[in-house]
Amino acid sequence: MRSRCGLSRRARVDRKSKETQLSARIDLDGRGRSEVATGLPFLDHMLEQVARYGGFDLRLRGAGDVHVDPHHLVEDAGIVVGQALSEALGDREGIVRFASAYAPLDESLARVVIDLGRRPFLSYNVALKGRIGTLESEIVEEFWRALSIHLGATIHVDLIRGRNRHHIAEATFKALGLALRAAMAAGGAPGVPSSKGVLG
Ligand SMILES: [Mn+2]
Repeated sequence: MRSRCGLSRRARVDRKSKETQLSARIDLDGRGRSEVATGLPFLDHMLEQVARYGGFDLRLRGAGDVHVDPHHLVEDAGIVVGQALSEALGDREGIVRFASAYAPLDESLARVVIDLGRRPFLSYNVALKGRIGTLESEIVEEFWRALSIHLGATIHVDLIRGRNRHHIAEATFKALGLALRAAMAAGGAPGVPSSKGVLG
């Protein structure tokens, strides 16, 4: 179920499958507050960074068959967060649309370039191998892929340098938050931000 609440930039998405149950609430005009509990603490930690630096309120609760593999939950979290952001953005009129952001975390430096023009595409250039907390780091890419599809965004993620896996992942999610904040902001030309007059 998806719903956009009036003209406010808020949305709610509830998603239930045989593998996961997730419920997301987003307020784009919030203050970066988050309450994230998916059963995967490292994923929660990453999504809290996105909300904080993205400047929007995020509530995401749920659970999944992580005893099988965290893969389903990570991917489905990308789906619901992407859908909720997309719903909250409405017709995307007046938004900046394109943005890029760099974020360092100690020795790690990541860059995210985003286009909110309803063209789903992910270019993920982050060499992450091994475990971060309880999560196999190669699964992290599935979040980004699902997000790009369900948000309707082209996203290029590049790790410029980094060694520590936790730092590398966190730098990419911080950069995502910063890029989203800039791209979702009001301040684009009036109307739908496309020379075609329609997005997609
Ligand atoms: Mn951390």
